[in-house]
Amino acid sequence: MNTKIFQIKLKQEVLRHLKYSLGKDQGHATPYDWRMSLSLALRDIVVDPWFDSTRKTYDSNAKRVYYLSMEFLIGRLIEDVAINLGFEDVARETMREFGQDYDAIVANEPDAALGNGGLGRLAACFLDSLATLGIPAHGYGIRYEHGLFEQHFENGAQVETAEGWLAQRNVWEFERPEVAYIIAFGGHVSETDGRAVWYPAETVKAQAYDAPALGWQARWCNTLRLWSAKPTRAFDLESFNRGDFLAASAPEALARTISRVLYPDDTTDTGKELRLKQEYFFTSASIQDLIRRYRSTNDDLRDLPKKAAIQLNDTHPAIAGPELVRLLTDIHGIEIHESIDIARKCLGYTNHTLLPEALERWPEHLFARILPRHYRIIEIIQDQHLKDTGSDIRIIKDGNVNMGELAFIMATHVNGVSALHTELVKETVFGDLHKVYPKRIINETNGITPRRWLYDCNKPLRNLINSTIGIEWPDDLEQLERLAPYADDAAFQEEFHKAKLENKRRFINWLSDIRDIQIDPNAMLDIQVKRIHEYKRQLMNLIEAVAYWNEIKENPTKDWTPRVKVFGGKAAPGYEVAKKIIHLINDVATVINNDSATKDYLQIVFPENYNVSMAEILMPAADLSEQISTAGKEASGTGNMKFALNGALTIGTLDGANVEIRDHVGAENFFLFGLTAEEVEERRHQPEYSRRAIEASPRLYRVLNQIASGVFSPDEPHRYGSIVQMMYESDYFLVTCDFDDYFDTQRKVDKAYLDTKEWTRKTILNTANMGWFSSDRTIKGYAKDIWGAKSLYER
Ligand code: CJB
Repeated sequence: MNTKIFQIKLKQEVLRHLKYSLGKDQGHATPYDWRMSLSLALRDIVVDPWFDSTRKTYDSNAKRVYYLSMEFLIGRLIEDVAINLGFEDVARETMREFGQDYDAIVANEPDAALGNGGLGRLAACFLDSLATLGIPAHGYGIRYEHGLFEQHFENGAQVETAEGWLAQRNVWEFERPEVAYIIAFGGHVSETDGRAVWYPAETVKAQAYDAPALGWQARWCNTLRLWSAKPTRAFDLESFNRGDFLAASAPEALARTISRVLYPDDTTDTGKELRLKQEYFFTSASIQDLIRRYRSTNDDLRDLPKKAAIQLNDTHPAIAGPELVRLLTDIHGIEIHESIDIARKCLGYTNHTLLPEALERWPEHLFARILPRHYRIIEIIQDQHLKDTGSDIRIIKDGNVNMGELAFIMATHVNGVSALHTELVKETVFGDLHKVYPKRIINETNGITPRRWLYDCNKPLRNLINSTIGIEWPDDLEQLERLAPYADDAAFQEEFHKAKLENKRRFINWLSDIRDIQIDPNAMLDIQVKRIHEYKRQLMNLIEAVAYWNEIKENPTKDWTPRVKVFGGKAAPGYEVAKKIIHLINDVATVINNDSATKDYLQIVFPENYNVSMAEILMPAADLSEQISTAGKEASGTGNMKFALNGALTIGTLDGANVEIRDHVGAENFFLFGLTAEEVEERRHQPEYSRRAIEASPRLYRVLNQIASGVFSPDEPHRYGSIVQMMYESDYFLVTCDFDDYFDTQRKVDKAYLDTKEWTRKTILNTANMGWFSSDRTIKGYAKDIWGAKSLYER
């Protein structure tokens, strides 16, 4: 269909939805009505490729991928859909004809924040790549009523409020009342004649909601199926008739709790009963669903591994192993050891962290109480593993059920998410299991979808790339290499620099709506956005800012490089130290931003409520990307990839995927500092390492004194005493040891930034060499090494 005809059609469709789906006429339509109508009109177009893909998958009886994840950090979808359909300009023009601002309509969509951070956003990028590559796949997760909490600052401290993305209709989903499974908890198991029967104490219903997951150019469309908990018994009429209204709605309240809220923890321990129930809830529903789908076209469940690859996004769905065994054995009558073998052939497990506190373990008594049948199955899995391998590594140990060990033992492949991380997985968390199963651990370095993270969020650069190397790069990102020869071309440098400035202005405009702050677009935008965690070392970044401020004050006439430091990110509500760090950043910002002697050179901003949509504004605008975690702690990082792809230079440690980014973009285009993972381990064994580092660094010593004496918290001088004390006594993440090197490297950054041409040359080389970090490459790796899944679309 040509563009003009399509535009007329889209216009009619928007009006039709405005009238018949929203019940409004043009004169009374609100921005919400317009967004809904446009979204519904676009959604209609998605349905055909969605049906096509489903039909092709059924017709070919191809192997399907099932990606089980507690988190999908999706963000907004309207623009994503418009872009994948190739109708972005048409949609914009259509809305203009209605007198509506397309960008404002897009921004009116709530952010679907069904995730905490990197792990959840990775799952969303993977969905995009699976569809783009035409691999038949389902994402399975939970339809949380409330996504990640909203962050506000009250006098600089983080305050959380409930998020409500479902307060408005979620236009992208289709409710499937007919797709529902019973999920059981508790009770007891009786075994007679070798057959186990589970008599649960409680049941809820998992009901499906489907959203199409559309790929680039609408060539393929998969499904994201999210489960919502509903009562098995809708309403207790007997209690109601007795006048006990609370008791009457008890079944509903109980069920709703399960899919009510996303746990806001990110790499921290969440040993909560409800969390275990959530994990089992969505995993069981997903496994029941995929078995039903398999049986609709296949007979023998022994062949399930030929048709289903189940990927566990971290240990959260690790109960999938025992659940699959339970269904194969207790329901479908396959002998249990054979079931274990079948299940293992279907399963892959991705590890996302080495932090011991993030490896899930459940108290044995709690686990056995909630999932008595699974507890018994895990004992059988464990016995078989002990017998087969002769090792003494147990899943149930010291009173806990260890989900890491369970996931590892029940998977054919276990993967890390960057080269360094994978090696460390082999040496540390799963060192012993690696010896027993030496081929099991493999690496699949993370990636990001270039559609959202360049094409969509960075229009100035998109246009420049299109006019330089053509339009085939969004699904073949390594074509960006063809930009490299232009790195020395003065005219191209100028255009590239202009695109960056445009993105910086966009950020500054956006910020001016929420903050009263003047920013010069020529100042260096130095950005650290990610969850707030000690290992990510926002504190080191902040201490560096104070040290820089001190130097400027001492020598105000020197030619300082103007910088704006941007922080963004949430702290888990129960993570006190992280919350203190947020408070400190805000306190320091208040003092520094009000210092008229330095404010031309240094400002600090910390916008509230960092989320995917904010990232889409920040990533393209950044000059400097802060990737400064303690080496050996960040499994991969994916923000690091987004920044570099959008032409920011990185200051970073040899941690996670930074190592591979540096290899790709070239060591000379990356600002490296800090101890290596090995040196970190060594240093921790030295007595008083942090005190000594502080004593050896007058700069650091001074800043810590300023913080401790209340320079930034005059209303409560001792507010940060505990943080400073921690720096002296238990600086586990080695802020103190890396500080001087970090400070000196920042001064190299300052110097480099003043040479705009050379800086721009480096940024071009970053963009040009980041093609490998497309999540398409990552997914091709999983498909080949782990899933044995194939693309079903023909080009
Ligand atoms: N990660 O976001 C989370 N949550 C966790 O509970 C554990 C790990 C992150 O996963 C990302 C995707 O693999 C990694 O890039 C990141 O380093 C890791 O912290």
